[in-house]
Amino acid sequence: MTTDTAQAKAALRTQRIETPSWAYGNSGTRFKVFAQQGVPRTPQEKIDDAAQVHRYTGIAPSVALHIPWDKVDDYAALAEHARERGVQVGTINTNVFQDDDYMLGSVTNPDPAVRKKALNHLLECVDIMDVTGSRDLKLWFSDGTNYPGQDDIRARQDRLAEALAAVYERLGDDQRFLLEYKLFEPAFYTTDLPDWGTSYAHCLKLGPKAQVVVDTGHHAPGTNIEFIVAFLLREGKLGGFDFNSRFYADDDLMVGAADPFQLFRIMHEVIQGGGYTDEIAFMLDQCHNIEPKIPGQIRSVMNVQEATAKALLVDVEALRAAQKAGDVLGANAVFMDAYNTDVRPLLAELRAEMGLAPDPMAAYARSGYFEKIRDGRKDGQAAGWGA
Ligand code: AOS
Ligand code: ZN
Ligand code: ZN
Repeated sequence: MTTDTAQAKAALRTQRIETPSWAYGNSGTRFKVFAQQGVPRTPQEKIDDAAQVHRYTGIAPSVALHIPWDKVDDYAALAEHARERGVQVGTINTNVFQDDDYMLGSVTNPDPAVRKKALNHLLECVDIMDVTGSRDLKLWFSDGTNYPGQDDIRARQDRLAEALAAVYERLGDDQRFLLEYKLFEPAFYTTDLPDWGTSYAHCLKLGPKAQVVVDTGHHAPGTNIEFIVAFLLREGKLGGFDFNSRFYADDDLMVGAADPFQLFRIMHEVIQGGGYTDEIAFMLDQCHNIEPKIPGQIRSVMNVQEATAKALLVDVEALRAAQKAGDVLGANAVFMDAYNTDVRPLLAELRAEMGLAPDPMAAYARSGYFEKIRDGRKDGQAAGWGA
């Protein structure tokens, strides 16, 4: 391996991963939401927990909010609370999927009054961004249909385009929206934004402040996600990631748990495609249904960091030479060599250089924070759904 580890470390120091406020709340499936001890009761407490993840990893300095799950009267004060804890409010996530009015859709609903209500929520979220100083608005729509003939597929696209244009128009110069796609669920026949192509087409029409966000759990099984990443980066249309891992559907498990090799392949494309910058929002979108929340987030951040370290260690010169020579096995060997490198010692070294404990999981466990929240917080909040 000829790649300089000092160079890799320098790049790793600049890494930024955003954790989601809802990862700290109680969660589960539609069968059961499990209550855990010490779970936050307020958005402020979620931010406190996110600050712990940053404290021990050093690379998770922002937390994404979900409105109205994190609704407060004073967002400036909430942003200040975050700053006092050493983190920032990051992406604002919209929620137009939890109201009875949205049964047949939000911005694509056949009823104009419901569409208006949904759009108003999206615009209010931009108002919140103005106050928190957030750059990104994340748009995920549960909109779709369950039965053939239920609604007009093309008319729904028109309604979606209209709403997106209105949100785009409202964005400030330094703001963007990230448009998320998902193959299915909760709609089971058509989804109005089922894949990256649909999201890309809408974003392309609008302009540079509209970008596609790739949630790694939102594809058909077997989809080559790194290809999508490479393509979107090449087109300047990748805005960010919702990282998580899945075995079956949108499982929202810890990123890198189901398929660390896929995560490495994605990070390789990110780095080679020039996406390892602040322009790409690296976010987690996960739920810790059965594992403790803060350690679950720490582990996830570390998993992304490990995959990134391995991707940074790919001997690109040797890889390109093998590719040019048509040396299939040689190129694959260079790639696998990086993936098979144990980067844990390098990351422990990096953490020591950053003034952090070499093992974030152990450092958090030793800190006594869990005991403090376990005893101090009763009746923690559900993350937001299924409660
Ligand atoms: C839903 O499946 C999406 O992943 C969204 O990002 C959603 O807003 C988030 O997961 C919280 O439910
Ligand atoms: Zn997501
Ligand atoms: Zn999802």
